[in-house]
Amino acid sequence: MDTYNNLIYEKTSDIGVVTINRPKSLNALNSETLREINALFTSIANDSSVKVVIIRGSGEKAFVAGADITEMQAMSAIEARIFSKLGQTAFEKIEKLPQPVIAAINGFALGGGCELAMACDIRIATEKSKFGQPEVLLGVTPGFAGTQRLPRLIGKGNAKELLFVGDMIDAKEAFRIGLINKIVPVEELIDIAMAMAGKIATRAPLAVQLCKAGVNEGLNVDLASATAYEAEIFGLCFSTSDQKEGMSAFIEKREPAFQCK
Ligand code: CO8
Repeated sequence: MDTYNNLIYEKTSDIGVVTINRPKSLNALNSETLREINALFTSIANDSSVKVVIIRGSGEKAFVAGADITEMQAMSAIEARIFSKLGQTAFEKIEKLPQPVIAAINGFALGGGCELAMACDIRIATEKSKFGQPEVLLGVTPGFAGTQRLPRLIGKGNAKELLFVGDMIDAKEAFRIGLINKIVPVEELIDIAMAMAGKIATRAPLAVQLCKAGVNEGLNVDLASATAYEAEIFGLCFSTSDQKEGMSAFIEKREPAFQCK
């Protein structure tokens, strides 16, 4: 298995758990970490034994407290643009990963950390988590697609408020505006994320992946094109043995045994 300086990757049966591991800087994302995310998610995409991925931060304080300000401070405009593209590419790998990705958030999810969470499919957060896009306090805009994913997730008005004011919000407010799916107690975060991942992993994997593609692709096009795409992926399901197994199991009143085929 590949080794990473800033990530820990563990596989528990069919669930992959990725830990962003720079706790001394609250898991801030430097270029090396972004390159490692890109490489790791490229390899997970090709590992059909992984059905669901969980991303979390190491330590007690943060999911990810943003892009690494120490590294960004002295960047030229060209270097900043390259850094922005690097983060956007890494996060796009997560968003477009065939398998679903759950962000398990405890503590700060700020700037690039909030952007990382938004690139995931589902966000579960502890009650002590804090979210925000504080870039305007540093004289910059978000650069890892925050200006784009935030309004798509929580609407234009809520997104603009978070982006313009730059304040942190707590988990309750994040839940209210739809930034996160669930609030859970700190000590139960990983168990709840693993339980959700485990349940998804028992579903027909290709159907789950096509659901992800359907939502993601559909939101980028008009409704007629999106529904046409849905008909295509629905039809595609009928070329899989898992569709035959799922429907036979229902009719035979037994649990399905999906094979990701
Ligand atoms: N980058 C680098 N180091 C960081 C970061 C960060 N984003 N966040 C925290 N750290 C470091 C601190 O410097 C500190 O290091 P040290 O111990 O060496 O002094 C260590 O982590 C612990 O942090 P604090 O002592 O500050 O811990 P507190 O509990 O007092 O505060 C906070 C926690 C509130 C999270 C505070 O650390 C903070 O405000 N951090 C910065 C949050 C922020 O502004 N994030 C957004 C960054 S900008 C961004 O993400 C833009 C993304 C797109 C960029 C595209 C660019 C081209």
